Amino acid sequence: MKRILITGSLGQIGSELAVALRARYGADNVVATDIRSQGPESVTGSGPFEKLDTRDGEALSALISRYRIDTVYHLAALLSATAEANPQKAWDINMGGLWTVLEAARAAGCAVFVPSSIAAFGPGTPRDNTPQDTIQRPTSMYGVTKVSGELLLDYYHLRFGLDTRGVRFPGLISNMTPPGGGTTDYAVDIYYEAVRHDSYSCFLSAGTYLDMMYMPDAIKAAIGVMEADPARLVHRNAFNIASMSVCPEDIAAAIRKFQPNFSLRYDVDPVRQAIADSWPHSIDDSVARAEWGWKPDFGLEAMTRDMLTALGKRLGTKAVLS
Ligand code: NAD
Ligand code: AKB
Repeated sequence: MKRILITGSLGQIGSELAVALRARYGADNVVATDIRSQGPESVTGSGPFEKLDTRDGEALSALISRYRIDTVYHLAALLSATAEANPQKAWDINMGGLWTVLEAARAAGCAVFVPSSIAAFGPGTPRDNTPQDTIQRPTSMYGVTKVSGELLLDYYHLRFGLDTRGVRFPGLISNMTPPGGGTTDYAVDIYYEAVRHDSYSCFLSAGTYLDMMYMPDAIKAAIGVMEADPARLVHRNAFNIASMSVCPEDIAAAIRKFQPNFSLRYDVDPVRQAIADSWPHSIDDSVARAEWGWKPDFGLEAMTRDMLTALGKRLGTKAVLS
């Protein structure tokens, strides 16, 4: 049985990953941690929870030893828009935290999952059907930390034999915990505002195509890559994974199938637009499919139905589902 520690577990991914890992491996075998202690009760109250700043190596090693951890899911990071607003802090948290995690894992012999992102690509990367192995010269600080992280994971595997794995997540869409300062956050906000007000003002422009994914598929990928047979893995980390490439109008059209009066306007934020314009339109995930059997379950329509139903129930507004 695995003994898992999650960093940044109160964020958008962690709050659902912690619940999924506890259901799979047993609540007491999954230690959720975060720099803050206020968060969803489903994480803080359903198994061990510890306050941890990932840059504190001694505290991390002590937890790894106390709970006999063999696998770390390292999620703590600043996302693209927040990182661009404070690049020095982003480097400190994203790289300082990752370094600490890798060193603690090396000392204890833990396997490590670290998510990269479509942000690891840049304007020089082929934008359509972006290959697994290609040019990576990102222009955002977030992207710089993601490429550096991918390289460090490879290095720790080659140099120290550490079992380091990861995927490049697209923009993630979920109905539980709001996203934390990303460029793709519009694709979550649009559903909340559709349910609340039947309208949305989008901070990315019409025609901005980016890869997105529904959270259940992202959780499936995070668990799937860590359970993959190592003998089949040619790539160790940063697998491209994909399920849909969409622009704001595509999501609006999908919402209108259920709420015909939904209206979409634009109020473009130049900083986030510039970041989005430097990322691929769509990525090729054939390597993940071949090496560990990756396959998403949700497309745009199924995700939209699920999002509107869940948010309608929770926010007390009934989305009109036909
Ligand atoms: P999030 O911002 O929602 O959550 C991050 C969590 O980390 C927060 O709960 C925060 O309190 C915590 N944290 C911040 N600094 C910390 C520190 N020094 N020590 C400990 N905890 C700290 O982020 P998320 O969306 O859950 O993303 C998790 C990981 O997945 C990140 O590496 C992110 O780059 C990556 N990712 C996310 C997406 C997405 O769309 N959500 C897409 C691609 C990659
Ligand atoms: C962001 O927009 O910063 C994240 C990501 C794609 O990494 N959602």
